[in-house]
Amino acid sequence: MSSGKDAIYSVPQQVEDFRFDKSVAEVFPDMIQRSVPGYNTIIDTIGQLAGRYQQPDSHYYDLGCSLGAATLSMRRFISAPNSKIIAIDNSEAMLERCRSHLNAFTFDTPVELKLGDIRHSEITNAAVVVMNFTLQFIQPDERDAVIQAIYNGLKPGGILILSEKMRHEQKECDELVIDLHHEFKRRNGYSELEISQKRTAIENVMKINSFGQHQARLKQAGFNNIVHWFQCFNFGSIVAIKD
Ligand code: GEK
Repeated sequence: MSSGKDAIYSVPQQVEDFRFDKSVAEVFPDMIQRSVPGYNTIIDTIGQLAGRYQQPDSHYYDLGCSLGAATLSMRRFISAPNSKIIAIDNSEAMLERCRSHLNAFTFDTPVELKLGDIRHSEITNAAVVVMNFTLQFIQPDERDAVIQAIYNGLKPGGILILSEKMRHEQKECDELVIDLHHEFKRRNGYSELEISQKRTAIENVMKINSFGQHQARLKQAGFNNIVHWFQCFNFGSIVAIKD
């Protein structure tokens, strides 16, 4: 679709499980802007946090980088010597577009783009690790190992920025935040059909946790300092700091 507008679920269809393929990569900026409340604030704050927690001779990871929005934001704020950003995604279509986005700007900090699965990616020497709406696509029973590998790969004083769609633990409150999110999508031009077909497509591939579950997992991995710094409806972001 040349306009870049997300119309993937605008016509009735036999809905298949959601995949990050070429048609999604083509409209991704529009899709994420119209679907995730606070996305711009989160992206901008990721850059600020990377600037604040940068350390010399370190790696900065963007896990599930899509088109590289978090990478670009970090790159604006990192000035420490011998820094490298490593951006990983397992969708070839996403990575291809990410490469051309990154090439459109020039900065000192090098970026290594990797086609790979974050479940098997080595995290080393990290000052900052970003998982911006990516852990939710990993099977729930594999999430502990991913978070543990991140904790182990962070340097002392390093941070994980974890943004996720979150379930509220109380049923009535969960219904409220889901409803407010649907209203947000409607106000951004999505029809009832688009909202409901997208919901069906995502159902099997995205199993969401509550903030309490994320907090417990982070603590179990070793993080003692956990800040729930952003929440809008059912979308939240956490900073976990390694001692
Ligand atoms: C942003 N962070 O704009 N290994 C690698 N990549 C994966 C895996 C995996 N196992 N599973 C999913 N992905 C971005 C937005 S989108 C979020 C992230 C969303 C990738 C997948 O290909 C996609 O590009 C990304 O994670 C999730 O700040 O669309 O809701």
